[in-house]
Amino acid sequence: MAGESQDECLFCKIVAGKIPATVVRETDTTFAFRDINPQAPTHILVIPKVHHPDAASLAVAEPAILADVVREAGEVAAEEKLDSYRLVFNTGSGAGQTVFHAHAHVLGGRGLQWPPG
Ligand code: IU
Repeated sequence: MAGESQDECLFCKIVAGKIPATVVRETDTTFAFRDINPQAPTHILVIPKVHHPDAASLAVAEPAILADVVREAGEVAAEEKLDSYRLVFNTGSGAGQTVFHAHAHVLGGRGLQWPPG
């Protein structure tokens, strides 16, 4: 159920410490860790601790926590000393979403092309 930890969700397991991750920040509501398959010199995922399948679902159910995620992305970027960065919420498998627990990709440290592929 959305909003509750899901036994089979990989990111719920990371939040619970059952799957290792390189943690960079943690708040009461969010968790930030380095992506295991980085697509840029800085590639960090910021996730809500509560389970929602994507960012839009989180926005509907718990908008303050989505705001926490976005704010934490900014904190991550500042800590990584990024002048600019890209914040990506892949939504749906056709857009490349592979983990159905809402997450923001913070990408930076190199030039980023537009439009993205
Ligand atoms: P996506 O937007 O759902 O495709 O992003 C999922 C990301 O989670 C992807 O970039 C993976 O490399 C990353 N990831 C991770 O960092 N650690 C993990 O244990 C797993 C996936 I599973």
